[in-house]
Amino acid sequence: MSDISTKRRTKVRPATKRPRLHKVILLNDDYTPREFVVTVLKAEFRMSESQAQRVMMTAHRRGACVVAVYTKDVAETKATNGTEAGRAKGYPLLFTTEPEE
Ligand code: TYC
Repeated sequence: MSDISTKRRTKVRPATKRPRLHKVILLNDDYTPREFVVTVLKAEFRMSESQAQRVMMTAHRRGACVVAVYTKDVAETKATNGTEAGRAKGYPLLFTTEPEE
């Protein structure tokens, strides 16, 4: 009998597994002007005026709204850029990210 070990050293996974996507979430606040939120959504998330209005009003009424889903890096960059755009004007506008289920 040979002494050569044929035990697998790495895990076998289905080849079709995709990386998890991450949601960008817009949070409501009492200070950022509605029109500024719309401007940021159009610039950073390439939304039309009507899409941006709808997302802004959903966050305004319900407290938060999912803006879009991206790979982790893209989601985090866009959330940071959106939050930073508000900060630059002195607004507490906040975008967060979380992994999709
Ligand atoms: N609530 C803000 C206001 O009344 C507008 C607003 C909407 C701010 C959505 C943030 O994510 C937000 N001026």
